[in-house]
Amino acid sequence: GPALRVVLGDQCSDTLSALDGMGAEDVVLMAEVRAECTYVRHHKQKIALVLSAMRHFAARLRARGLRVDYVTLDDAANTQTLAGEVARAATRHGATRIVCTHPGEWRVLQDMRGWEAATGLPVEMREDTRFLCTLDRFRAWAGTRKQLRMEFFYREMRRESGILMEAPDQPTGGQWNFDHDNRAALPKGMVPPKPRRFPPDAVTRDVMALVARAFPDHFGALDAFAWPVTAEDAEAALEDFVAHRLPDFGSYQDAMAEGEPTLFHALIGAALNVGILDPREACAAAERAYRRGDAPLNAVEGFVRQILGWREYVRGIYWLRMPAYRETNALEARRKLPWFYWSGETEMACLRAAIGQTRDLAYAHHIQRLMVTGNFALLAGLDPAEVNEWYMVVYADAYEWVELPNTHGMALHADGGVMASKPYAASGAYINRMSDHCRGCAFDVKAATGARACPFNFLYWDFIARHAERLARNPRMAMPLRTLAKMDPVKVRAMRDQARAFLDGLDAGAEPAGAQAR
Ligand code: FAD
Ligand code: DLZ
Repeated sequence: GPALRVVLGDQCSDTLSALDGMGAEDVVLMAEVRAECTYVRHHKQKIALVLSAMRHFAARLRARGLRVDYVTLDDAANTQTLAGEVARAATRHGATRIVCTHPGEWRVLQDMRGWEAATGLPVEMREDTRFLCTLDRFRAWAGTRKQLRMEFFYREMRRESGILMEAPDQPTGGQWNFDHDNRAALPKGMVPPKPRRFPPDAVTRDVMALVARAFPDHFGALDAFAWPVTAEDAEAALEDFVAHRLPDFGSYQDAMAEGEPTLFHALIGAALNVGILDPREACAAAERAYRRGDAPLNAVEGFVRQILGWREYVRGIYWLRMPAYRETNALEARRKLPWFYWSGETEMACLRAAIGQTRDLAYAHHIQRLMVTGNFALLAGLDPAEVNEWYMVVYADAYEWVELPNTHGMALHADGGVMASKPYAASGAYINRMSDHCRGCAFDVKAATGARACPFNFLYWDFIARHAERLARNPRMAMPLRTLAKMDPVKVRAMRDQARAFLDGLDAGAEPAGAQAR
């Protein structure tokens, strides 16, 4: 009998291992199910992107001559769960076995472990070969180390892949890392090129209507949808980035600017994660640009490090540490997520910009996620579970394997330092250095107390003081602790009082649990 080849929504890849060795009678199953659309209340654009990518991918497989059974969300017989649809399809096709690819999320892996019992069929789970580092390879690397430093993992990935290498131990340019060249703010008057948009085609428009109908109360605007949803469009998005933004990607990687939601970033995370763009190809395209002389090494190396380094590393950490990883709360942060994370209604210009574009575009770039919404959550002591859920909801590229280590570990330090050796805490001075937000802000970034004081300032010092005992064990935190110790105690008291009043005000503004995000 036929094998049922299950392809999940974020597995829309020609090279997917579940499709290897397809027999003529085998059937591919793809199913749109409510359970996957609602396990968090994903941004409307994210659901539209996944469903549209799925529909396009099904058509692509059919064009390749494969048999595809595709269940739509509004199919009356749809059980609306993955397990239910797999069981139904197994019966429908008289399948004798099930073949799938390792899923991206722990939650789905647990579900898949029940498929054998539910169907009475053997389930073969194959490696997700779209990643460069296998889970075993990562475990072997991690097993020998006390500290899991991304930089050392990345160097092994460079050696093993040969990307940006001249000889086995010789990185291109004689250095592994050019990060110190990548810290510039956007110069006044410099206008970043607008990224290419991919306006919805008929398939995407259908899906958008479906999403508007089926998930009206999910967060986010649909109308600005411009994501690539096919491999061809994702390739074009990559080319557009390499030609127009890659050369300046390195220098302005950490910059932020009012009215510039994307700067020199690639906007390919959603395409990579849904499977329509191959990470090896993204690295190769950047390397080719360097070899042609079209992009400098600091930019190309910086970009490759994000994909070959960070992206593979966070996935490794996730599968190494789950399920315990998401339960930790090293800084004992318990505050509810303030309502302005959903509404964008805050007078802090940097937060308003980051949240506003997140609602409209399902996108914010790395420094906004880490140093604006993430930093605020860290300083204010927001509950990691609530913050993690917010990041899972709001971004088009959000999947737990990549979202969780970045949020729980890197931004919130809730993992106690697995991901990052110190908390990424910063005062308003950092935001002022890297952006122009402060100029138009209602608050004064130079003030740490008083009615107009930038909340990032008193919250930062309150955070350092609150966690002084713990931070004292970390040599990398010696500087701020020394500065705090030398400060006028009257000023410290004033900042801490103001922090308390501000945080009490946030509590009052937090929506009751279960409130719906709009
Ligand atoms: P670029 O800046 O152009 O980078 C190119 C690519 O490198 C990205 O597409 C991505 O695939 C990869 N990359 C860059 N940084 C990271 C990183 N830290 N971890 C993993 N991959 C990286 N990325 C996600 O894909 N999904 C998420 O849910 C997600 N949540 C995040 C939450 C927080 C709190 C933080 C600080 C970061 C998060 N990131 C996440 C990482 C990063 O912010 C996004 O990958 C990036 O902003 C996507 O936009 P881009 O394609 O324009 O990226
Ligand atoms: C994210 C998502 C959404 C919104 N919808 C579906 C769906 O209807 N059917 C499906 O197979 N997959 C969907 N996905 C992707 C899955 O949630 C994804 O496989 C897990 O997040 C694991 O990475």
